[in-house]
Amino acid sequence: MKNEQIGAIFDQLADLLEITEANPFRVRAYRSASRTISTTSESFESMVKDGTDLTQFQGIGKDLARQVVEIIETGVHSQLAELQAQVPAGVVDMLRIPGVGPKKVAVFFNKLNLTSLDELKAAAQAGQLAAMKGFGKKTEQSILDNIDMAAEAGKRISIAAARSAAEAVVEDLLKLDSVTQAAVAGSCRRRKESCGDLDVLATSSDPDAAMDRLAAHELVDSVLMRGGTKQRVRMKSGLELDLRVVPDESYGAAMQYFTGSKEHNVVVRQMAKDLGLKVNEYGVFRDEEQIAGATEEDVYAALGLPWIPPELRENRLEFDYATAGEMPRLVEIGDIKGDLHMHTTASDGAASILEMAEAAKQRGLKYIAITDHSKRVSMANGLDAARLRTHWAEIKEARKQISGIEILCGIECDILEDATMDLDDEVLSEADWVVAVMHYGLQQPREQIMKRLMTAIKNPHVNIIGHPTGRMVGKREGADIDMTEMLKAAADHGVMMEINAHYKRLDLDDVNAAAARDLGIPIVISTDSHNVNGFDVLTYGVDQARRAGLTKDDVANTKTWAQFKKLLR
Ligand code: DGT
Ligand code: CA
Ligand code: CA
Repeated sequence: MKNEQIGAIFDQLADLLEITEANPFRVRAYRSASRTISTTSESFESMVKDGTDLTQFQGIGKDLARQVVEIIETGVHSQLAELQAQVPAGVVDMLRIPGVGPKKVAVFFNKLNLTSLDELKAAAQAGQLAAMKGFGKKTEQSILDNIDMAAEAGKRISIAAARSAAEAVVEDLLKLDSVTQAAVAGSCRRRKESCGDLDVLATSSDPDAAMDRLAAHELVDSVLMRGGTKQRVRMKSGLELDLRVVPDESYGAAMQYFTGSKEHNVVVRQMAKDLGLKVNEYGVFRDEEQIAGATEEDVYAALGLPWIPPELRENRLEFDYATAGEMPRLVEIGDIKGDLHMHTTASDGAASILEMAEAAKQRGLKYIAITDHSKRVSMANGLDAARLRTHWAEIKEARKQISGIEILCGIECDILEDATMDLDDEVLSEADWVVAVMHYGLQQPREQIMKRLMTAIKNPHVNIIGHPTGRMVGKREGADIDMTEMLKAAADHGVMMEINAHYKRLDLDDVNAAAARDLGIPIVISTDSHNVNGFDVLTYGVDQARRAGLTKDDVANTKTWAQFKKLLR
């Protein structure tokens, strides 16, 4: 456990004590201990292991020393847990509002009985805050101005939002002459489906210039912390970003370290140790001598490893691949030749068949399936058999007006709550491509969900299960699926699995996509486009496929049209 983590626990304790209006001396004691611990360079964890007397440190008496030992030995603090049970999490969230500290929160919680950001917002709108002693109209307005951002802060954001913010910052830093290299690290570089915060690295002869530039960036709201070479800022979106400026000779080591994941790095450090080396964010060292660090390739090479693509750095299979000399060549966006899930004005899309085909063609795609909704999705103007047949006739007309791209007559057919298909076999049998999906009743018990999936998988006209779990990243859990059973059945019946590339879905996710691949199930990465710009999300689907370790061969829509056609039932 790092000193900062121990310090953070004491800080949390102090916050909660203050909110519950405990003795101010106790509050101060915890704050002071937190400061001492976070700013001490020796590791408290090591000192506890060595039996060092902690009371030598300023502000740490016998009782606090005992608590430090408790935290290190158990990973938790018993009194903190008790306080957390007393104070709702929504109250603690209020601390994220700029200008609002524990004293104000104490008033909101104890005097006004407010227990969430929503309740606080309503109270501010009703003018209740300005009426309290020690508060004024100005404070109330400032809370109203900042509360939405506070509600966003602390949440993980989608990889799409993360990438666009981080890449904008990197691009801006690179405009400085003094900045020689800059790049995104952390979970965003690993293309995790959501990111807790952003991590950016730069090399520069002038760290202050880089930090000034970041502070002035249009996306940045405020500077939370600034040191000689590192800075933490809060962006206007509420998201926080860490910038670290490192010397050129450490850039690769810093990239390796701050790309993570933590789990991956634990293994890296152990491998280094086994070789008698030490690896940290500054480089790879044999005794005092730096033997690598300028590039990531060198860092991995010094440990006898090939460079590992960031998407794989989760301590799943990457070290097996590396030691076997079998690092997969991961699928790339340029490998994708078809898109098998998209909508038109026939249901809830914004573009015509021809407009979608034209846009797909411009992006280099060679085949697409138009898959509008079936009738159950009445909100989206879903098609019944008669309208679907008319729509398919239009697709066949469109084929004559565009060359160089195949257009499949498809359908996104709902698997109904009662485990029947929304359209009957007769019309499904006329389709070139059937995507079976669940939109409703995702809360049903596992047994019924599995019955529905089995209906679709066993239907001879179904080609693929679309967004199989129905989850929404960070917002909604998917249906209760027995994944192994579903994938086994799909493998047995020759049904493919979709990676829905929309950053809100990414379904199947990386782990389940790998499981599907292990069973030999062809995976299709589709955009589910609802307009001509919808194809932009392809990159996010490809990223999750890469995280699953998928190669070009594992992804069916990397095949040429001639090859793909043979996969159709
Ligand atoms: P996130 O922000 O929750 O989406 O995930 P990450 O992976 O970006 O995590 P973050 O921002 O806390 O740290 C970025 C990277 O820095 C992380 O992947 C590995 C490295 N790192 C941070 N803290 C530690 C640590 O305590 N130990 C080790 N070994 N590495 C760390
Ligand atoms: Ca991060
Ligand atoms: Ca970070």
